[in-house]
Amino acid sequence: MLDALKDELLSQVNAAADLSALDEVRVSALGKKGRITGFMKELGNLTPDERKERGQALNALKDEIAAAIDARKADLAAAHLKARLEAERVDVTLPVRPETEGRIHPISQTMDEMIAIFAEMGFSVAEGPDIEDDFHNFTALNFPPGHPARDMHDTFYLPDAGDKKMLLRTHTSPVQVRTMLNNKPPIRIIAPGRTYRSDYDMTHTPMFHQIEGLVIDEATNMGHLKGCLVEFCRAFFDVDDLPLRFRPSFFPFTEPSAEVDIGCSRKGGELKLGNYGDWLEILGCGMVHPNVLEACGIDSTRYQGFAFGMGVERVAMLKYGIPDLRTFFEADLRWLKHYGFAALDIPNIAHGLTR
Ligand code: 2U9
Repeated sequence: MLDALKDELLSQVNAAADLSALDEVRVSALGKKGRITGFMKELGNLTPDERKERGQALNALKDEIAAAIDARKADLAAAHLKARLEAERVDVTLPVRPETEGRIHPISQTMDEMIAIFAEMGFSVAEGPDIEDDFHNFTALNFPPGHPARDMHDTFYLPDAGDKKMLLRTHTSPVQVRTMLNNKPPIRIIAPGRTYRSDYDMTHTPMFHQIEGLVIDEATNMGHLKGCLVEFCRAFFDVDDLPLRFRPSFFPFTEPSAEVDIGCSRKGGELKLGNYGDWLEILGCGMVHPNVLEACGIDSTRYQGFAFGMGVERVAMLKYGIPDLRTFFEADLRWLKHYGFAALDIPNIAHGLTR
């Protein structure tokens, strides 16, 4: 009788067309209410001698079916990989087409440059949804209930659809919140992406881009924060002795908090970056507030770390001498031809980021 069951199960295993079908076979045979499990449960009704013999037979059957399932799983995975490789085949021997007219937008180029620098330092890129809830965008970040940033005037709330109030993220910080909730320290990530605030004038657009960073470990301190940002700014602006100035500031999610200026000169109405005595604000940063760590499931008595954030449009304007923020979003082809980048200008530390 067990032989018949074995043949039946083996043919089901071999007929399973995908992983979920295979799992159904596994559950029906070896799961809590599976057929082999059912026979195992009946062993108690037998005499000791019968039980020994039947038990051995059932165990052998169980092992054989489990092995057949594993083998089938490996076959299905290999077939899946083969199909994917076939479908995603790229002919890397095709020649470059130098006549291409398309340009990489300066925002994309700038983000790729920033990512290249942080990647070199050991950061990974993390991403999350543009549509967020109040918890991930505000509450977990230690914004008190009546904080002005939650106001309808700054935050785009979505029309009510059910129990949770949804909004367009006002910063990329919810990505770090999600990362902390889902991963154990050490954490070293950057979160680049689109952000939204209800604001439109010479220096604000309702959609803009940020890159934020987060490092959490047992002994990460402000010295590490400073070294990381000095290194980043010097690499990004390609000025080896670029001075940085850390000014005390306030954000709900960091304590202490600082705003960072880089050295510049504005002599003759022209902006130059370097050690010239004048200062230009470039980013914000601080040590992650213990309330934020706890809200994200991290023991603040054991772990600490730093975070920073900067606007991509702002640093792109500075680096590439783009005078007007709004032109980023006008989709003017003449503008893109002037400020855009060729498709093969791939940012890379070894080749230098600036041309
Ligand atoms: C978590 C904890 C802390 C991210 C930070 C800033 C300081 C900051 C602004 C720069 C210009 C936003 O684009 S901007 O207007 N950002 O000054 N951002 S610290 O701190 C975090 C983030 C996430 C969990």
